[in-house]
Amino acid sequence: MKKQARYLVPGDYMADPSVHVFEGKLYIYPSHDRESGIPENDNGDHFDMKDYHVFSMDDADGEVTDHGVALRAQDVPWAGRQLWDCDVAFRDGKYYMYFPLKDRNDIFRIGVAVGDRPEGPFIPRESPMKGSYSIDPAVLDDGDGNHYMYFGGLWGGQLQRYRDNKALECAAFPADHEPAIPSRVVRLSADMLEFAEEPRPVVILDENGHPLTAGDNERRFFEASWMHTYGGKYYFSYSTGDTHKICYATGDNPYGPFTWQGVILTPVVGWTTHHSIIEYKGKWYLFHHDSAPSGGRTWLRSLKVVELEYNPDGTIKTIEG
Ligand code: FUB
Repeated sequence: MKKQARYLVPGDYMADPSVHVFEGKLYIYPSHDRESGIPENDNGDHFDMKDYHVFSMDDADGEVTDHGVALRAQDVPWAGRQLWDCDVAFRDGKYYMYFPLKDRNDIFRIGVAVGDRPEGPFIPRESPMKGSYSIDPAVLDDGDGNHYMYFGGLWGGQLQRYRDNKALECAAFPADHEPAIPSRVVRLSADMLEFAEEPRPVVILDENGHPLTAGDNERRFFEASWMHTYGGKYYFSYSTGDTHKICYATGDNPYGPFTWQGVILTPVVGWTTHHSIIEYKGKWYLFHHDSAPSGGRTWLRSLKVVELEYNPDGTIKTIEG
C-alpha cells in the first residue's frame, strides 16, 4: 500500500471506523453519517445516525465489500436517538456489537446486539448494559479469555456528567490544573453481555509521572478510545477533541496507567477525528475519517486507511492528517 491515505467508501458517508480481523479478513464497523438538517451544536445533535453498515476487505489495498445494514436504531427496544461509534468482538462462535445510543431520556447508554456472522445481522438485547454510560465503546480481546471495553467521550458524549460511575446532578468539568476527565476501562462478563466489574479510570501520565491535567488540551483524553498491543505493550489511543489530534500512551497491562507518548495523526478536515489501529498480513494500518469529500461538513465524514509505522523503539511515526 502507498503511504498516501485512500478513501474506502466514496459513495456514502461513514466515520469512526472500528476494525478487526475476523475469519482472515478485515471487517470495518463505522458510524453511518447522514444529512439530518439538524443544526451543529456542542451536544453533537447534528450527528443523528440511524443505522450501521458493515464492510470487509481481503486486502488493505483491495476492494471494499458493503454487507449492508447490520443494525438499525428503530430495532433497538430502548432506542431514543443517535447511533454513534460502535465496535464488535468475537467469543465462542458469536459476534457482539457494542453501540452507544441515547435512550428515551436522551441519556447515552451502551447496548449489545448479538450475531452469528461478523457482518451481522446483529439482534439487539432488550435493555442497555447495566451501569453503562457515555459513548465510543472499543473492545480489546486480550487473548487470554478476557475482553476489555474502553469507553467515554466529553461534551456531547456526556462523560462530564459522571464521577466514580455515578451520575452527577449536573455536568462538572475539572479546573485546568486538576486531573483530566479520563476514559474508562471495564472487563466484560464471560457471556459478553454485561460489565464484569465497576469501570475504572484510564489514567494517562505525563513524562514526570503526573496525570495529564484538564487544561492540557493538546494531550488529554476527549473521546474515540482504541486499544491495541505491540511488542508486549498496551497502546491506548484517543482523540484530544477540540485540538483535533489522535494521541497515544503506552502501559504494561490493559488497565494502565499509561504514559503519554506522542501524536499518531495530526488534525484532519472536520471537527472530529476518530480511528482504529490494526495489524493485517504483517503490516499495520490506521483507519480514520475526515470531512474533505463533503467540503468540510463535519457531520458528513468519509472513511480512510493509511499504513502506520513504528520506530525501532516502539514509538509510532506521526501521520499528517
Ligand atoms: O460519530 C459521532 C461521534 O463523533 C463519535 O462517537 C465521536 O468519537 C466523534 O467521532
